[in-house]
Amino acid sequence: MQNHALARWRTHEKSIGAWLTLSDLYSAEILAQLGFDWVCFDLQHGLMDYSHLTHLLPAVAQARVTPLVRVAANQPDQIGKALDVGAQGVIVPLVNTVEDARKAVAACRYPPAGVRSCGPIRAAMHEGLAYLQTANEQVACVVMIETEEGLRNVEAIAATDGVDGLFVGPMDLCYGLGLAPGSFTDARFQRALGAILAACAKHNRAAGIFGYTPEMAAQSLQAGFDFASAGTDGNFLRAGAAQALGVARGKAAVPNAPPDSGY
Ligand code: 3PY
Ligand code: MG
Repeated sequence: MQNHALARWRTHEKSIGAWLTLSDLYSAEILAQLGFDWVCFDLQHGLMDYSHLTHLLPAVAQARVTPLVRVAANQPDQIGKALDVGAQGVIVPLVNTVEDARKAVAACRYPPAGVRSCGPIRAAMHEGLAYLQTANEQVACVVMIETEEGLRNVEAIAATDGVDGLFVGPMDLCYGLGLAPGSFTDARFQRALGAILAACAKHNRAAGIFGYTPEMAAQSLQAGFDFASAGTDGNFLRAGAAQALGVARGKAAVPNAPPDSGY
């Protein structure tokens, strides 16, 4: 297995992803083929669950895009099933301590490096047993820093063997810092990003962030992040449809478009 996104993260080449929250095959295919480096299926907050992955992952398999899954929780069974069905990496939410980071890594790696149980039912479909030889090297384990505790432990989390990248959950991090949601320009939030970037640089990990807008993704990449999501399928649909409706009406804006929460 060749994990193109992980290869870029290892060399700190910038990459941009799309965040998928809908269980629809066609919208996943469109985004997979558009040229994003990676797509992330969101089982934590998305309108999808494991059974959708059995359809969604094959739908994007022909595209040159790395399929990732954000699992709903840092649980070995959830991580194992996401990898077995064909995710090339997982993004694990709410990793607050070194123990949490070790648990996430162990769930991603076959023994002796970890405790992943062997049963790559769809993941090994093309390679057979050869998958098992490369999986520990090629499966990406990305842990989310999105609480005050995670931030306090960020240096040790970044130092944890087997962690490939750290990924910022900006909105949860605002809550964790006691800031109003969306306080992304607040000095305390910016200092937190600086600490996360510094920990990644020190331990040679890829630094990623969820972009609430494409502008936020671009600014984050410029500020030193290696990877960022540029938006979700839901907000791409909302923005494109609102623009089309506005243009067709001969007006710039659609006054009653549903509010955009970033999801
Ligand atoms: C956050 O902002 O906390 C996220 O996890 C984004 O998905
Ligand atoms: Mg979050």
